[in-house]
Amino acid sequence: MKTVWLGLGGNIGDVQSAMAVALNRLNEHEAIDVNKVSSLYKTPPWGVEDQPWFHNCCAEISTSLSPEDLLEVCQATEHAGKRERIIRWGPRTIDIDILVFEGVEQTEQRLTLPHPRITERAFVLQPFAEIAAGLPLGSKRVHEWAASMKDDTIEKLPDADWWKAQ
Ligand code: A4P
Ligand code: MG
Repeated sequence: MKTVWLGLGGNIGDVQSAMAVALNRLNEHEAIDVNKVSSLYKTPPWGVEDQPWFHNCCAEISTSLSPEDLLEVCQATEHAGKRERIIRWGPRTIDIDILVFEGVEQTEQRLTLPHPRITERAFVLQPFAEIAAGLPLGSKRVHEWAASMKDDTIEKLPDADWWKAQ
């Protein structure tokens, strides 16, 4: 089993429940265990700024899947979630990025590991530092990157077990 860290985010509809459904779906996969999930964070939109605020979180999982097979499961989880929610409550989206896959460094269009934009993104680093503070990432540890990118407008929501109730 390898340890892997995921970043989840979304900004349309009930993102909290979309992310909770996605995390529970991943946990039900026979080759994936969800070990730790960060708090949920409300984050200002990065990149294209003229859009609603996001909710973001990070999760630590263990998996026996290869990186490419895990990406497929993550993408299927995104799509399944979108279909379900379009039917039930209207449109919403969720993205799942693979941040770090233990022991793997690769630069391929389909899957680059570690994810190339982690260190530019406070919305990833703040939740990531909550569950993997001491993890080395390039020249620094996750908590050092998080401190260097700190964004005081990011709001950490209080419920640590937010994803379990779904
Ligand atoms: N891909 C390559 N490497 C990876 C990886 N490590 N993990 C490929 C996941 N996918 C990876 O992804 C496009 C393709 O990247 C995938 O098909 C996969 O083969 P995508 O998520 O559909 O593309 P994207 O969302 O347009 O690009 P990117 O750069 O991943 O953007 P993000 O990170 O999803 O950005 N602001 C806040 N506050 N919070 C957010 O969550 N998210 C975005 C979208 C913009 N601004 C945001 C947030
Ligand atoms: Mg993405």
